Amino acid sequence: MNIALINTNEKPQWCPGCGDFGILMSIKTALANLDKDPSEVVIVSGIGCGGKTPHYIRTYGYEGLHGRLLPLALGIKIANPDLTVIAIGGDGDGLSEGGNHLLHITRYNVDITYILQDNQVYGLTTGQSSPTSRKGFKSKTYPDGTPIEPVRPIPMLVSQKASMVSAGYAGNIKHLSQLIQQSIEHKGFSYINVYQPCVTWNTVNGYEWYQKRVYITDHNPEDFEQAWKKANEPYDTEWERIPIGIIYKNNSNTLDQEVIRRLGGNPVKIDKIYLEDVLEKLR
Ligand SMILES: Cc1ncc(C[n+]2csc(CCOP(=O)(O)OP(=O)(O)O)c2C)c(N)n1
Ligand code: SF4
Ligand SMILES: [Mg+2]
Repeated sequence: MNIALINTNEKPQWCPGCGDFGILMSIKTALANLDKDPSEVVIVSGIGCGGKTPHYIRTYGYEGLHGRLLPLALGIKIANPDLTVIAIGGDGDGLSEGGNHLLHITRYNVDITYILQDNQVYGLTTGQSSPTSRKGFKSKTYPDGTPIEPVRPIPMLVSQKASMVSAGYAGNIKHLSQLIQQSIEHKGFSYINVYQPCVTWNTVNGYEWYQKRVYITDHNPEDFEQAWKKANEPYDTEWERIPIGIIYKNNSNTLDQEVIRRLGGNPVKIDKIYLEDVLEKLR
């Protein structure tokens, strides 16, 4: 068994039934299938229920500030392009305070994988509306129903021609782990919008709700016209169905490889930093 499968000493603090368990298992499965050594992987998160994920996987981990996981992930990848960098955080984290970073990391096209735990609510802060809450969703922010339209990250990122855009479902671990594996293998910025039931604060969009709507798409994600159509299938209607799988993909050049090309090598040689020397300077 690959060490990436082994848990850390911390027990997940999520509510029983939380979709984050499925996402955690999917990441571990993907890393094990890719035969990654823990020293080759960094998982970067923000703040939120989902932001706790790096605590529970035996790789390098960095829990940053709410909304600021993408600049961290970008810096880590640019400094040490040999690492596999996975960013993970909630819909509030990535689409509210962190929304501007998503726009720009898409443009930079740094070779990282970003998993957004989309539970359509602020979980950790106990049930406020989030940027992906559906219009009419009753929350602590809007007890009479959210009056505004949600952000829709999939059409937004496909319109930006992000390098790889996917959707996954926390209730289908087999499919999600394959998607994470393909996203890590893809050379370029890969985004996965994971529909993640929050069983405590979003009792509308739970497993039963998704089970009726989610289906695996079989369109050609390298054809922009098909991808655009798929990203814009009927939404928030009685007959809504939710595609999961790779929605769009292209193979444009990445910023981290361009930095290497211009510098003639990796910006930071981690193997030249000796911990003993660093500790000695601090004594
Ligand atoms: C800079 C900053 N702003 C706001 C907060 C408060 N805060 C913590 S978690 C959170 C929202 C969590 O929702 P989401 O990102 O969707 O993650 P979830 O808990 O649903 O997984 C907020 C607003 C914070 N900790 N730091
Ligand atoms: S509040 Fe929701 S997102 Fe947070 S751990 Fe509980 S079920 Fe999961
Ligand atoms: Mg959330």
